[in-house]
Amino acid sequence: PAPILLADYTPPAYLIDTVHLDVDLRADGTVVTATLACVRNAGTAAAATNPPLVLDGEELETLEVAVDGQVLPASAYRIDAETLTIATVPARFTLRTKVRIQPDANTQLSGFYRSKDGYFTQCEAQGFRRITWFADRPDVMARFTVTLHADKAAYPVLLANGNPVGQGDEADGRHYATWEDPFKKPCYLFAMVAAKLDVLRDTFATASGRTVQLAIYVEPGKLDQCPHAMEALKKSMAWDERRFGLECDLDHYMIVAVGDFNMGAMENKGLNIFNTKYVLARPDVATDVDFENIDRVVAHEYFHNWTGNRVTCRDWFQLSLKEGLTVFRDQEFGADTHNRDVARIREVRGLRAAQFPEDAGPMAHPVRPASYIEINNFYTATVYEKGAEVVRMIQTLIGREAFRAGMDEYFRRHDGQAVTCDDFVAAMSAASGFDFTQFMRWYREPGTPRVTAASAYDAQARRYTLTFTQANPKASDNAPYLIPIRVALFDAQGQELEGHSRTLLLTETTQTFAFDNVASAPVPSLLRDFSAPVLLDYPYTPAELTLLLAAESDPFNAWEAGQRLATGLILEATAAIAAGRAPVWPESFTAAARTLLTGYEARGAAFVAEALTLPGEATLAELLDEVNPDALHAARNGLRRHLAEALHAEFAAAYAALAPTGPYAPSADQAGRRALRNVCLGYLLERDAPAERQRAQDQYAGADNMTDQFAALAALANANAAARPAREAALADFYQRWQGEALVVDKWLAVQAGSRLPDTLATVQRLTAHPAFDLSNPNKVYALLRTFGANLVRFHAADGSGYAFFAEQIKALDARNPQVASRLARCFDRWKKFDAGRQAHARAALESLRDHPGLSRDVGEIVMRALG
Ligand code: B3K
Ligand code: ZN
Repeated sequence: PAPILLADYTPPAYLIDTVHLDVDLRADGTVVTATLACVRNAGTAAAATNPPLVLDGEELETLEVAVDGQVLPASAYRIDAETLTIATVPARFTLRTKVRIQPDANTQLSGFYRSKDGYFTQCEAQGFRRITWFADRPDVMARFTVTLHADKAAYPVLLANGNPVGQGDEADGRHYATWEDPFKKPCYLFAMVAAKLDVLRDTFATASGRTVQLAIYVEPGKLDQCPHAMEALKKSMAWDERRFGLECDLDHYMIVAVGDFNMGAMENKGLNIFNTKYVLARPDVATDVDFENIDRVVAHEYFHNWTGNRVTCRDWFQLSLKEGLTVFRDQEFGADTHNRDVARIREVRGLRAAQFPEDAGPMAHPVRPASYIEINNFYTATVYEKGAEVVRMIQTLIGREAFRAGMDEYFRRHDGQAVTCDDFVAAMSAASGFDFTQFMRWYREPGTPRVTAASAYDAQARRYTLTFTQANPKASDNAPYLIPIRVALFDAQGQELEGHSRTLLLTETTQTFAFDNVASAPVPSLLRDFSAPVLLDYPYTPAELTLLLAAESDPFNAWEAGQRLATGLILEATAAIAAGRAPVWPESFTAAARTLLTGYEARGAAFVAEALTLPGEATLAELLDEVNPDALHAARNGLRRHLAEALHAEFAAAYAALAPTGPYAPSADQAGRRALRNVCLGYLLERDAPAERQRAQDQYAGADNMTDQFAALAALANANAAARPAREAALADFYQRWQGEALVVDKWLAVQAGSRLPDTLATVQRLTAHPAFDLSNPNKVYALLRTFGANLVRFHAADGSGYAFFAEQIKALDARNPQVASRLARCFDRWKKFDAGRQAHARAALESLRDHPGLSRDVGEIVMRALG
């Protein structure tokens, strides 16, 4: 298929003012009658030429097409695989189409589909065309009215966007409901639900005194797992008023949780549809991380109501306009409601684990892509997380107040419109006076810029200079980026030098910045708070890093210093192991870890937990030209084992001291203590000692919450051979206990698929046949298969067994659900970083995918890029 290009964008030939949908759910399918008020788009060059009407549709059985009440003969229109074309239409007309769709057969989970408790929709990006003929593009915004008809006993809940304006009974035990959305919206924000669900209700009083009715709909019996999501919703609504002056514009805000969902959640206007994973929580079934993720995702979808819905995207190339901005907003909300220091560390950890590899591999694309084959492949870490970093840099460059003024200006200019990333930046520029011309490179170019820093100190002149050089080999040219680099200087005692903390604006390829009145050669702390998404090289000595780890008050850069130290050691050890030598672990590193561990009260348990967590294998792999996954794995685990032995007493003491003192609450403070205690448990279990296994077993058996229970299970699931019986017993018990809780079963699958044990592939293969696994449920696929695909040492097994297994799973899945299959295919992205033997196996697997008959456009695009 031919790529779709940003450069080819043209405005729609026809606009649609209003949409009336009549949706009749029947045993032999759902009949959708759509009445569209269409009008030629006067603002376009084509308007004068009476252009044909071309609508999008997919898998629609067309029963009738009528213009202004006249049913058209089949000769008056043309239907092909993806479009309905009517050659001549008036400048203004009413189009009525009647189609039948088969939601029960819709395994793609895009459009209108069946899940356990009823029928649900997912329309972003292009699912609405699977419901009815429409101009399925975000710059066509219409007012929707929807009437649903269905069996009342089976589907008592009938929902759509907006406000309920009518309902009643119909013949044969059926009923109907009519919903009217007062806001015009693009069709990707359309949603409807017909299901049997329980509901938790609440209200929110907005700043201006309006009352919003809140409702969370879930599978019957799960109401006791909804209160946390409801609290998160109310907190988000209050936060957006405080921070951005943005008030909820709706009378009804509904969240519906569904167990079969391709991604996390969807911000449909007034009717969010969520993966159960981001709604359901109770201390015994959800971990601290789950609770926090629910906060973030509920907030994210709520924030979209302004950044995405009120102001939407002109076309899908602008996806980061809403996603980057909304991720930035949910990050800020998370930082304000949990722990800002740790939030930033986790954001960067995630960026390095997913976005940096993406930007260095075959799927590298700009924050605003210039072309795509399948848009669903571009809901990526680059569009979302790098996009959020770009928005964060805008705030860094102009300051928080001007950023807020820029947001106000953005809504003042564009409320109700479908716009571009340029429009957003123009509003920021107007509010701040800042010239973003050079900055736009961040939206335009793929790849992670590499910044190399060097320093010089002139004792005579008391002058310190920092020289930065930037390069991005993935970019289309050598022009420099505008890169904000936050810097502080420290003296040899670890005192921050007053008056020297600055944000440097790097605008040239090579640029020098001077600091005057510096009494002695300082230690620079570069890129504080990760002020730009770049790779930064500076020839730090271990002593300098140890100093920063201990003394830097910016928590991100303190953590970063520790990560740099650990990275250096692990990479050296990897080379040593590959060469048949034993790694050496310097005492200074152990001492630094000891200081962290014994000082957690002062530095915060959550921070210390992050600081004692070594960089992940995928992140480390990016730093190597050719990855030997076995050596890397052995090196990283060797360092863990070394710390476990050297700091055994300290880990045990912290573990004991951090024992819970009261009932569980998912608060930031408690979560931080649990995180550190469970980091300690993990280290302690690196030792082959019965007492350590017993400790993990005791924690597993005694935990009153999923965080501690699962941490013990995970530690056991990774434990050495001697712990095998304890491991198997815990896994069996866990499944026995939780087999009725789908989301907990996902954890059980994931912990086995992510295990470092050598027979993990065999376990995963066996689990694909287990009753707990279901290839048609995305959560199960992600838990078992994607977790395995991210298990660096096991997926990239030297004999290619991981690749061959994966290719077969992708083929089986692609026939049902190309979006999910395509996400699995991304696990091959970095195949060229491995040795020739592995590459040959990976190539064979990718070629077998490429040659697979009927391969989807989704997987095809990923495989084609990977094979390059
Ligand atoms: N906007 C949705 C993404 C839907 C993607 C469909 N392939 C979720 C979100 O970012 O909030
Ligand atoms: Zn989003």
